[in-house]
Amino acid sequence: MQTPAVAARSTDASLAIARALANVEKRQDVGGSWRGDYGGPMFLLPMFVALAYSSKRPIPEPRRARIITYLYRAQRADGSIGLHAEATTGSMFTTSLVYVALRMLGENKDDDRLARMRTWIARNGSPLGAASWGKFVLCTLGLYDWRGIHPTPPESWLLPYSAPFHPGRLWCHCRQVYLPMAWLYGTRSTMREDDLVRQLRDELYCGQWHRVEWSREKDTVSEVDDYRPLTRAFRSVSRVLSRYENRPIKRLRARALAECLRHIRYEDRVTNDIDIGPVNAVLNTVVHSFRGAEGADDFERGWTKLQDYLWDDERGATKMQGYNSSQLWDTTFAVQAILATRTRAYDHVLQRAHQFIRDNQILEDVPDAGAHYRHASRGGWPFSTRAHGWPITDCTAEGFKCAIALQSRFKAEIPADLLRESVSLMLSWQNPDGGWATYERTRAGAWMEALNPSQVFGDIMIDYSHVECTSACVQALSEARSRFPELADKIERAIDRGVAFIRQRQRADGSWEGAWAVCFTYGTWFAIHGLMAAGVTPRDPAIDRACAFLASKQRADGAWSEHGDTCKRRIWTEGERGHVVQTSWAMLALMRAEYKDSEILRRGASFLTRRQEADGSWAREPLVGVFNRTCLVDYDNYRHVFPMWALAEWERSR
Ligand code: LAN
Repeated sequence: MQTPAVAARSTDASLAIARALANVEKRQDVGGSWRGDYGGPMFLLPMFVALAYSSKRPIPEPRRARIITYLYRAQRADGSIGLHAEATTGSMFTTSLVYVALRMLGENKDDDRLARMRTWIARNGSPLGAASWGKFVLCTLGLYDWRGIHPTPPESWLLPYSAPFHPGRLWCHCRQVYLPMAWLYGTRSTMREDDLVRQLRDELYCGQWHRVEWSREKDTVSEVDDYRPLTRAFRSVSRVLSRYENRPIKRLRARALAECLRHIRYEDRVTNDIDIGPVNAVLNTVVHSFRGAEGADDFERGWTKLQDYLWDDERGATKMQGYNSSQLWDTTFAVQAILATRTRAYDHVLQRAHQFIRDNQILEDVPDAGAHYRHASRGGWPFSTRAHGWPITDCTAEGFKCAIALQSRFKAEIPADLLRESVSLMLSWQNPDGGWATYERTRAGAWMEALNPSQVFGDIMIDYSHVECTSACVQALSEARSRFPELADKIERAIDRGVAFIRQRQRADGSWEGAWAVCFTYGTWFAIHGLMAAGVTPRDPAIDRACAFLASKQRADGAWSEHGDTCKRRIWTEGERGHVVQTSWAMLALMRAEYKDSEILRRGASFLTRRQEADGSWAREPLVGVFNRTCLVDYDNYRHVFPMWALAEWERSR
């Protein structure tokens, strides 16, 4: 029999779940999805502003004012801007770009906040020390010289695919960023000099602009921007390419530029001008603006679609998001959280979500996929919407899991052959190492990382297998096993290899490192779910060690909390306050593993209920998404969904 005290706590949880459900319902949009703030990175918005300025598209009020609000709000106490909104150090890359953006938006150089930014820039060097993407954007504005950056030759696009270094082998995000960069570099596109540019040269370089010996500045980088220092191999390649750049072969260059442009226009076309991410969305549009009359239509469409990346937040500011949205992804977690509550009172919410998931499955492969280095797409799910068009391994897996769970609840709406297509697609994505990467199979060796030119991002060169993507696919395939007997053998083998990959990635301390959120709680949650879905038992030593790891990280207040710097440092770094989302991941992982110490779980649940607001929501917390080790990004819906999910599982498990 329950003691009265325990019963009271159970009521607390029920109440919290009921409130959370009402809150989640309120946040669903008419289309059936959840759409949340996806801001965080600080280099995106100034790139957008630079494009607006160089292409002479003034940003209308009140947007201009809201962007200014956002950029100033991100300023750190020392005057700088970080790589992302919550960075613990300033970045020359973003501080230089944000400074330029604010001036281009009409801000006065004598403004105290701009003066402080200038002081920080001068104290930490100058834009000569900005990471390479910063220098690149400055080049297009006439605020840095093309001779001072490492060559990005468009000719690489003419290589045969069999060449060990071919752009088609790069991680698609990296490939799609260096594609417009190659065109801009090959043409040395630079905006016509004007008064503001002349003033900015003075302000940024403290009057030294005309003294700079550009070709000597290629390797210059401020310490704050040097997360992944350029390697010797990179410098050697760059030296050879620089020699070629002294006298490029004209006809070859022309052909290479045409080839780049063809790929740029293809990417615009197959993504409905959304483009795979915010960086190539801006850079492709920059390319079209420099093409003049010939690129006018492409520019117009790109410029229009770019507005979708802007997000007006509830605090009067406008930011640029890390993707056109996180709708599909957020919706799959909302669905799983609602299902965990076991209520039928929210079926109308689930039904709308089901329709959204159905309507955003990708139905077609892109035309002539192979010639454009694209994998198959049919049957996949994207991170945002079908219009975006790039399917992703784990988005497909989570979309598939929801489709299966909801098909049985409502009348089957996604035809079986389309579900089978998504299973085949997942199977086709598996890597030889047994894992799954993000959008494609891994296409080159990890040695490519030695040629990472970005300095501020880690692990961008190839599409690596990840524990999260692997776990999601293993979970989905475990659901598919009994439903598609004709694929059962293949599925079985794929699951086994996936399990082996996950096991092999477990760290000595029992944890798994996450790549796409902060960090060990996230990775361990995914890993445990993947293993358990595949049939690993709770008594398996791997599960045991994982649980012991998580249990050891619980705080006195019942919460878990990892600082964002964990990803950069790659060791557990305790956060300042208990974190609701990380607490939920840890609890979900422990419960999935049938962890026996109920007191740990009770304390976690009690933390979650204590932290809930009266309207059923949870307040904003430190950013929890991350990419490429260094840059945090907001998954704002997580705080409404995961605590509800964890509480629902907790109530059920008792
Ligand atoms: C994303 C967003 C979605 C995310 C998940 C599906 C959540 C993840 O499980 C796999 C990786 C993926 C697809 C992912 C990869 C990196 C992205 C695309 C981003 C974090 C959104 C923005 C980021 C992109 C690289 C930003 C542009 C910067 C570059 C270094 C090119």
